Amino acid sequence: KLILFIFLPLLFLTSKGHAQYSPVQIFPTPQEILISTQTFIPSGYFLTGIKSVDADAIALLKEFLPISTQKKGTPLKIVMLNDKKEELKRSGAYRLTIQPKSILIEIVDGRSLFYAAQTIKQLVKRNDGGQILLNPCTITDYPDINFRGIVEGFYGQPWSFDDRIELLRYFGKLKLNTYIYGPKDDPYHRYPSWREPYPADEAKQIVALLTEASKNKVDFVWAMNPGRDIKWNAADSNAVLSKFESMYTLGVRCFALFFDDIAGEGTNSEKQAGLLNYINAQFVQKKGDVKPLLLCPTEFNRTASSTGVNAYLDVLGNLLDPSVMIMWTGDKVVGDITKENLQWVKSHIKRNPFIWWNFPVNDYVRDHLLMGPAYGLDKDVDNAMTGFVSNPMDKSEASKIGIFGVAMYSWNIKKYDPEKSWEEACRQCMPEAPIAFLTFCAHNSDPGPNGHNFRRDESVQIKPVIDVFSQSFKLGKYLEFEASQLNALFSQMAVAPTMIYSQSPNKRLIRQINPWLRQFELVGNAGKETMEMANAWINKDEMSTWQNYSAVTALFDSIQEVDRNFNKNDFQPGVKTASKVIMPFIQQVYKQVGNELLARHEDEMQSSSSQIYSNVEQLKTQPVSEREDEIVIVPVFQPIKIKPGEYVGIQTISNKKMNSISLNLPLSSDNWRLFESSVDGKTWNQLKVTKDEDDMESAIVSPDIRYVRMINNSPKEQTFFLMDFTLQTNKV
Ligand code: 14T
Repeated sequence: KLILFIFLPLLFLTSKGHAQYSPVQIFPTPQEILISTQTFIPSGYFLTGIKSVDADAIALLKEFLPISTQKKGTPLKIVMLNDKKEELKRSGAYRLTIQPKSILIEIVDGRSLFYAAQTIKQLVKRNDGGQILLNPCTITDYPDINFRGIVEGFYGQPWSFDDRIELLRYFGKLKLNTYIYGPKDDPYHRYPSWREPYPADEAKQIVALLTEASKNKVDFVWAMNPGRDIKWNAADSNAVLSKFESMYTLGVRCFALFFDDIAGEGTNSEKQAGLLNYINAQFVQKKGDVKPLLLCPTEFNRTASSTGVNAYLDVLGNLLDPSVMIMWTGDKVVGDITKENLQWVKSHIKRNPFIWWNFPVNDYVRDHLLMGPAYGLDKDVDNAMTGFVSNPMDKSEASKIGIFGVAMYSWNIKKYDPEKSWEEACRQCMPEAPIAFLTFCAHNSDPGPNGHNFRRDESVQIKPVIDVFSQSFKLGKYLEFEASQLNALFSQMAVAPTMIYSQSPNKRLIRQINPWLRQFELVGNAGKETMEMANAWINKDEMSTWQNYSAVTALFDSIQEVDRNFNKNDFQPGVKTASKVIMPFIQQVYKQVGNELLARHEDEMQSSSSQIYSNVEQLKTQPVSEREDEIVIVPVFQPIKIKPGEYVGIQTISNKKMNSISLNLPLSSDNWRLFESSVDGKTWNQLKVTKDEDDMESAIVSPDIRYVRMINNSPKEQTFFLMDFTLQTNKV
């Protein structure tokens, strides 16, 4: 087969150019990429160049490239990368040159080859016939930050073994190379059992994690947090040493010491530095194959830092061996990472900090999920961080969204775009239902009010629509265009969970966020009903308004029930979703319509509050119906007995003007009864009743009276039919 390939006059695209179109997208964004829009179909490859290379990387390449053991076909050559640039000496740096007749991979280490393979995996496309297609390209790539990944450092249920295995694989794809193990609630990491080695079964799992980490070119860093009860004596120095020794035996080669969240003796920086230097000399240096130590200081953010001569951080900066890396969360425990802050801490610790970013951790707001974009990271920072790790949520799969952003940022800071990365993360994490998942994440990002004062944007796209709509709705206007957008969103929210349940094979994720998915559907439905209610209200369709109002009420009840019954924990129990923009909007419209409905009915109740006025036992509960221009006692189709002094009539508090009464009371004779009217129900005036030719009686009343009655003025019980007793009013 002859593949004709015209190489030179093709359109080339470079990441440095203005045109950002690229025939393939690679995540994280490579530093330099020159790629042709033309593709070619590669034939078989054979490996050449360096003999013993990383086996995991080769296995990965073989997953998507035809590589044979015979020297036949096209060469795939692996050589050492020789470049003077400091960046191209970093672990994981590589240069990849793909041409129709060869592939050249230049590497620094095994990680480089593995990363080059991850890049090629994303470059490979297939045509309709299933054949592999490649675009000729040259990619020169390296990480901006040396150590990138996560620190499992939150309070609460630590990740499970399976959670960790899955995340280590995710790391490999994203070119993340650091997994720091330090869950606060592992007793062997912290108080009370940091001195003791792991029990056999847990040790076995750590060994398995080490294997998976190594397959994905991830450094598994085991951290210990001994500060709560450490004694600054030889016995405890040796306790640290021998615990590290036991971890080394399991295969751990990277170690950290944490001194956060402690009080008392353990916080002494001179002693901490002494211990770290001791471990460095007695363990790291002696072993030879152990990586530099990592320290999380007690004062790990600027707000918590003491000042003055020999302040905590300055002591560390002065005493700690320069090889020891120091962690730092920024100006606050949870917050942005800024250039200024990095410079500040460097001036004290005398080295670049290793950033511990407390995002998307939610151990301080456990009723919320933090699944929005990872932003607040300064892009104007060159070579200012040794490492960048994120502290995730206890929900490993849900944390993948935030971790994706961290991977994009820490590999290529200048090219980092929080929103685009976030969208891509949603697509990659749930390719089967990307829109549904994006919708879910867009409204699950803000942690709500919290002690760290850390807030996130939420519902960003719909927020301006909501602002416009609710402003005019407050004035009694229903904006159709905005309403249609809101309706579309609420429908999308209501179906998103079903889409996710039915389409996504990621059961682990669904299990982790299940209560929030349920809640999300309820909120979507509450939104839909609220919009219908608002519409009915504006159209003066009171019946529908009431119906929608009670539907929203019922949905609020369900939302409260989910909030009460799921995610039970001692700190922030409950399930909050769409809590920053959408829920407040729904609640506000609900309240407004509710209040106005009630107010209108109070009015009506006033104008309709006419009732029977009678001391006849049989009539006391007889209803009265009020129409536009009359108030009528509902007829009684039985003879009514009325004792001497008893009466029957109408009492009203209507503000209408009265006109006359008309009566049809068969069986009555004129001589036993009187007709009376009154303004206050105390003083009564007799009415002059006249009869027409059909025996219908009537009387004119004065406009301000509020009572009319017929009273038995005789000494005997009488009987009559109450066929018609009407008080005419004037139309308003
Ligand atoms: F060491 C640190 F850099 C750090 O952030 N430590 C903890 C961390 O384990 C936790 O996940 C994070 C978020 O809640 O905050 C740190 O712990 C704190 C911080 C506080 F301000 C615990 C209590 C606090 F009052």
